[in-house]
Amino acid sequence: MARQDGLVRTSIRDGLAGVAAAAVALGVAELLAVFAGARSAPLVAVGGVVVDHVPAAVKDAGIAVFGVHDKTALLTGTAILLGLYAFGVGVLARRRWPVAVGGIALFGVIGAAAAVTRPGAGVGAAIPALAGAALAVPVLRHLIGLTPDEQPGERVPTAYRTSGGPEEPETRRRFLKQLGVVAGVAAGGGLAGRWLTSRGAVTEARDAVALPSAAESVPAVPAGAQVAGAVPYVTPNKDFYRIDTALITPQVDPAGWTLRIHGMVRNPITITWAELLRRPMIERYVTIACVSNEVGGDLIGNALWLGTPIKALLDAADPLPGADQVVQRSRDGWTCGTPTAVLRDGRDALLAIGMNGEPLPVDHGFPVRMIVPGLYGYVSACKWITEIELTRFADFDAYWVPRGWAAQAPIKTQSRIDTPRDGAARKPGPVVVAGVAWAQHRGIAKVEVQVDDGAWETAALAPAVSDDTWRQWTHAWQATPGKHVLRVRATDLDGYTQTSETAAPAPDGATGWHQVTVAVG
Ligand SMILES: Nc1nc2c(c(=O)[nH]1)N[C@H]1C(S)=C(S)[C@@H](COP(=O)(O)O)O[C@H]1N2
Ligand SMILES: [Mo]
Repeated sequence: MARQDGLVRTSIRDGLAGVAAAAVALGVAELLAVFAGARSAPLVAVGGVVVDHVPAAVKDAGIAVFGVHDKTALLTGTAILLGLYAFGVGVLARRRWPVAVGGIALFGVIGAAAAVTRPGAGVGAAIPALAGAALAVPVLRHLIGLTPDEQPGERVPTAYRTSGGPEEPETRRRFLKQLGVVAGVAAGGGLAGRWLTSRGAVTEARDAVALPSAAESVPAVPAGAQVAGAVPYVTPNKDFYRIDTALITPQVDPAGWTLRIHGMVRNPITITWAELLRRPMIERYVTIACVSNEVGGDLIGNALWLGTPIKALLDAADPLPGADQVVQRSRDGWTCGTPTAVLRDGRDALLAIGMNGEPLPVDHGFPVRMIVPGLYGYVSACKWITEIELTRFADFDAYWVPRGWAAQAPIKTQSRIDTPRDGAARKPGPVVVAGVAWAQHRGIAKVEVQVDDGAWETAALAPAVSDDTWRQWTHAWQATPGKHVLRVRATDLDGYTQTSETAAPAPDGATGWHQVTVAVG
């Protein structure tokens, strides 16, 4: 019995030693990634590969387009899996040392392979994972109490003899102390790495940007565009939804930024940041939305964008006939494909540099992104854009297309109830029902509200700022006691009324009516 207890205790310790060795590997790798590139840190690299290879099944479950929380979950999940793996390696180490070393080497090779295959990575990206793994070997060996000349497996080191008696407090103390030192090294390396990486951030470059003023500015939003109970008509930058595949936000310094327009064009163009700033700028309110937005969801926001019309640049590049797709490429390799015709049809498609009066926030694409009224973000709104390639839809599939999403995706006419919230309680009598409706680049003609199975009643529309933005609406409801279901539907200026048929976001946007249940009493 005592012997068994001892074995279990030793195994747990060895497992912890394995986890500690892995932590050191990660911490040191994080530090080296400062030099090898932030995306070469093993967790981020492996996470990036996972992001790019999410199976279709997971995609249909709705994590198609990565939001901030999905990414945190992904990195946490990867870390937990690695922890379990490292625990196993630690347990094995005492009796099967070569196998444990093999396990650590495998970890290093997977991390290195993931890092070098990330878009734009060089061979140097392999260094953090390999060096971390190499360091994990002696750390683990030391922690499980093997002296350098001891052959593992030959005998159980004195410190951990398992043959009986209660554990020496001295031994435990020493082990815990070593574990503490190792954890400190790991955390120190990791934190120092993160800190040094953040110094490479473009925050200062962004602060130094003085936005040019628009040659043509938009009139102020009329007060009536905002109704009580709906979300703010203009979404503040800090509340603006964020969706992208980037585990590490690309840090693109405007000083070195260029945009290359090439491919099927007669006149390839490369422009610098300084040249971009000299181009004519306009500002426009445009509501952008994510194709992953569920009915009633909040992956939508409205901002005042400052930018230069992309049409003029495309005209200057002079696309060849047949170049029906404009592929936009981000610094991190992400791509989206937009119909050339849409970008040249006269709508306010902008190469944007400003968002609500500020340079683009880094998370929203600093220094330059595309904004195209009327198309979902994944086919139009490339952040950290550095390249535009004219090609054919038949010749190139952008990032999300092979992952099961439509190559072309105009935003569907939709509406949402912002107040009352689903599950809210109200007193009988007059109740304000309010929300937003959108049909970008077509415009909203009508919004209707239905209570239970009653007749559809026309809601009051707030003034439209443009067809490219959402429009708020409000409706006075005489609430009667009981539980009620409120539904909303919009009709756009093309005369299309939202279908009641529900469709999931994949492949080209959700459909159905948003509804909330309200308890009146
Ligand atoms: N470089 C890059 N740009 C991108 C994406 C991305 O993953 N990478 N995602 C797109 C998607 S799916 C959407 S909905 C919008 C979201 O823009 P936002 O994060 O500024 O709201 O960005 C688009 N631009
Ligand atoms: Mo999206």
